[in-house]
Amino acid sequence: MGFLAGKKALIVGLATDRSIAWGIAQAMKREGAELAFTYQNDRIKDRVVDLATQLGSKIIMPMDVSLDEEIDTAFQGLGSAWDGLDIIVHAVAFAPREALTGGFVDATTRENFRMAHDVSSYSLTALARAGAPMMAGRAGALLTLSYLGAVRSVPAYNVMGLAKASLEANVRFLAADLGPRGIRSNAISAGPIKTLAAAGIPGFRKMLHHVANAAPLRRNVTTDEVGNVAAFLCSDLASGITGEVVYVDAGYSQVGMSFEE
Ligand code: 0WE
Repeated sequence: MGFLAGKKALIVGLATDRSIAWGIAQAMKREGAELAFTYQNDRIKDRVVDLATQLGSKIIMPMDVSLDEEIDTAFQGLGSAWDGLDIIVHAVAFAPREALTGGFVDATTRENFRMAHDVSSYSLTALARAGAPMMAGRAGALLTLSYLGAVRSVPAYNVMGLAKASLEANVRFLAADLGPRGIRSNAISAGPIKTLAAAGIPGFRKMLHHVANAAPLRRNVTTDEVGNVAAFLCSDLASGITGEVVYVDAGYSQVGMSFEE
């Protein structure tokens, strides 16, 4: 029996079969979880429905995390299908494209800042508030995805770094606030992965090569590797871990210098 047998998980942020959310969904399914999905808009609906169906999921709902009404409607839908909820995976981030090119000061407008923080950080608080009632009496787990740019400057990551710093603080405040109700809150800080979100970023291939050359494991990480750690963190195997940021990055964040061999 898998270590997530009997668990019900909501996955927010699936877009394609290269999404980190897809690696997480597959690992959770393999370990016995039952899955529900949301999709951002009609443009990606068919693809998400197809992927969710592959994992035997019948609960697939629209939800734009920047709209409170859509969050409420999705959790109403979930509440009518399931009698409880164990896991929420938050795999959502957005900053306007122009915020992720060039220098930080020039690229960061008030509106870019607002949008990045709203979609990439506030949405975790919003999902926690909406989902916590369904987690009552169960060992609930929240999981989000961060990146090294939260704690180190990374060229062009710009305002997304500030938003990820906020997201990591969010994880800690949720852990403190919801811990007494038995709900844990953690993040995975993943190394760079070529997802749809990353595809349009100039120089992303160079970043992948840089990390692969410097990381102790001398390679990039995969969505499967992130998925396995996500499944663990949301399982009872991790019942003592909350408020934590776990790096799944082939060790890149832990070296101060590295020479190619
Ligand atoms: O968090 C991210 C990227 C998230 C992201 C990606 C996009 C591209 C399309 C957020 N917003 C947008 N907006 C768009 O219009 N990563 C960890 C991947 C990433 O993105 C970077 C990176 C890395 C790594 C951008 C610049 C530099 C490094």
